[in-house]
Amino acid sequence: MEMGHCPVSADDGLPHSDGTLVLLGPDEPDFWPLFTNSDEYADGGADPLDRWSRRTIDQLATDAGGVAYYPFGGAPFHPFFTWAQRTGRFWASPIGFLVHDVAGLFASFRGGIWLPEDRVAATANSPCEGCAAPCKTACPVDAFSQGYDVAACKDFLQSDPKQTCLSKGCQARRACPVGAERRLDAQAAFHMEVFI
Ligand code: B12
Ligand code: SF4
Ligand code: SF4
Repeated sequence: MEMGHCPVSADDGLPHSDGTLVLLGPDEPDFWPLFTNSDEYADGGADPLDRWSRRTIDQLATDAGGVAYYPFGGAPFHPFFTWAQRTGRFWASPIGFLVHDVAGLFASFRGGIWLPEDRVAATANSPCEGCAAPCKTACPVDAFSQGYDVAACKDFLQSDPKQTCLSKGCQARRACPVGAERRLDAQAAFHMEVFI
């Protein structure tokens, strides 16, 4: 689904000087059964979700007369975090991760499509304004006390295969009231398995 759109900027590292970037993310919970019924999920090959995303979003871009870009595929990465904030529908949360007006901290992207036309970005207010920020204290190893301590997070994840960070997703992301219950446990577990 469209998560937001923003104008292209000269320092985006793209071969376009104008036009609009439309950022696409999973429409949850419908997304997960759609993906798990795909050829990419069934074929046992590497990176099934990235391959599914390329096939699906390349087609959408071709149909729309645009160009597809992806958040994965190795460095140098396209600056999706920066683009997301420019849409006016994502903000840097108190734990550093992006928070979205609909998906909350489970904000994520499968790709983006550049379109030649100009569109005006949204101007919503961050859901963090006035929130008690349960995301800040939900991590059992306090991985967000200074930036994001990836090593502390991974050490914890690898210490116990039965914990809920692995079976349901990051507890800090799950603490956000925005978009709660949209992401299925099976989808969250798939991403955490890839992450560790
Ligand atoms: C490298 C990377 C990581 C690294 C390093 C993260 C870090 N410490 O910054 C690692 C491997 C640790 C990582 C982990 C995860 N990541 Co990551 N990651 C990326 C990736 C591929 C590249 C980032 C980058 O270098 N961009 C290039 C720079 C030049 O451009 P930029 O992104 O606009 O730069 C801005 C950000 O870096 C930001 N920034 C600065 N400090 C920090 C700190 C944090 C914590 C974050 C999120 C951002 C951030 O400031 C810069 C200027 O605005 C992006 C995808 C992408 N293409 O952007 C995903 C991305 C940021 N990750 C994402 C996700 C989902 C995750 C995971 C949750 C994976 C998962 N399990 O699903 C985990 C976290 C585990 C957990 N606790 O749940 C999402 C965003 C999620 C969100 N709500 O913010 C992205 C956008 C990928 C996607 N397909 O949607 N990730
Ligand atoms: S829990 Fe509250 S402060 Fe944290 S990201 Fe969600 S809305 Fe923002
Ligand atoms: S996955 Fe678990 S350990 Fe890692 S940051 Fe999230 S809550 Fe903390």
